[in-house]
Amino acid sequence: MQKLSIWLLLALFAWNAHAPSAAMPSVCLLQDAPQQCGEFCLTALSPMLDHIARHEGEWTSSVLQANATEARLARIETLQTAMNIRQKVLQEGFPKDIVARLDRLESQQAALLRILSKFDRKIVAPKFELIGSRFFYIEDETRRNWTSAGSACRQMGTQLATIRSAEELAALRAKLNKERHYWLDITDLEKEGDFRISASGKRPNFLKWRAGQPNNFSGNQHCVDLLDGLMYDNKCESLSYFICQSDDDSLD
Ligand SMILES: [Ca+2]
Repeated sequence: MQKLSIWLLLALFAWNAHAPSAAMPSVCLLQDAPQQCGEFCLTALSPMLDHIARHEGEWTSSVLQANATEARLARIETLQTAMNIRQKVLQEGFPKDIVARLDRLESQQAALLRILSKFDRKIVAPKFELIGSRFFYIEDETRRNWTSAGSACRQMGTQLATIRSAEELAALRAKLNKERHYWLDITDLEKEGDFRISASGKRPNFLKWRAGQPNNFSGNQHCVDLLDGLMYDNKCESLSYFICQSDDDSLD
């Protein structure tokens, strides 16, 4: 019986070996192809492996080209988006209230600068003292002409003083030497008889002339000073003491 089985197996093998190749299955049905297939599978797969080897470089190149193209498309899409935004801005124009907005900003900036200017003046003027309701500096050591006195005040970040009321004049008078002249920031240099505050160009709200003043004596008295609580027009070249104020009249 065992011999019969062996003969049957040999016969089957011989039949398979001589059968036409067209009758062989086209798919390898082995359970463990790497271990069992051997030369048969290598022969069958060889054309496919050769094909892969020949075209591997092309396929790799094609993948790289596809990646580069994709990146290029992404950049184009980004540029297109930016162009669309720009075109939209150009078509729609600036906001209609842009001028009003700018006006408001400029107004706010000017207000802030005025506040800062007053604040700075109080910081840089330590010699100033509160007289009445405002801060003044009384120069009682060096006499200057009117122009030089104004410069000295400006170097301290201030200006020559003006007097705004009878109460303020009374408070200042109590601090001044009653025998000395003190320059104020009032002049009619621009137009005879039209006395103005130099810093602002405005007419003073308060004046207290001595009787007979201003008289423009000799035709060359165009700057105002204070003597014992009363105002005089005097020669601008005269040397006098002077008073500075911390407030900037040009900002009122
Ligand atoms: Ca005079």
